[in-house]
Amino acid sequence: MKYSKYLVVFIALLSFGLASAEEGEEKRVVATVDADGVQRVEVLGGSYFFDPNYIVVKVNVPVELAVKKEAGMAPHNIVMKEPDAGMEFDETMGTKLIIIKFTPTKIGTYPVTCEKRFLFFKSHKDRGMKGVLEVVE
Ligand SMILES: [Cu+2]
Repeated sequence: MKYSKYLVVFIALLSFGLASAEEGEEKRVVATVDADGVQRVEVLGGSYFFDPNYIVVKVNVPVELAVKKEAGMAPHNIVMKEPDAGMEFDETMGTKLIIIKFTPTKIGTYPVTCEKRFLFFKSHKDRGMKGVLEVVE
């Protein structure tokens, strides 16, 4: 049984590797329009991801993103800088849901990012805390 502890370490490393690979996975949501004409999507943020990280919405239909972050010390925000397409916000994420409202006005694909960074370390965006919002016809 002298190899058993190495085996445990090996399995732990393997599952850690698999979990990290999963973080880079695309999690796509196509918003549906509710009866009141609003497209609603819930987004969870954490270290270092958005879930979903690919959101498809219809152009010229109001959107409400209900966002919150997972528990933990790390601060996160959710940022879009697309004033020409009707989407410009920079909201701090908390553990309580907040609602971000906008109406996309231009078809295209746009980045959604967390702009937080701890000291001189890599930004959350560079660690994978980013997503895409696609606006379709
Ligand atoms: Cu972040």
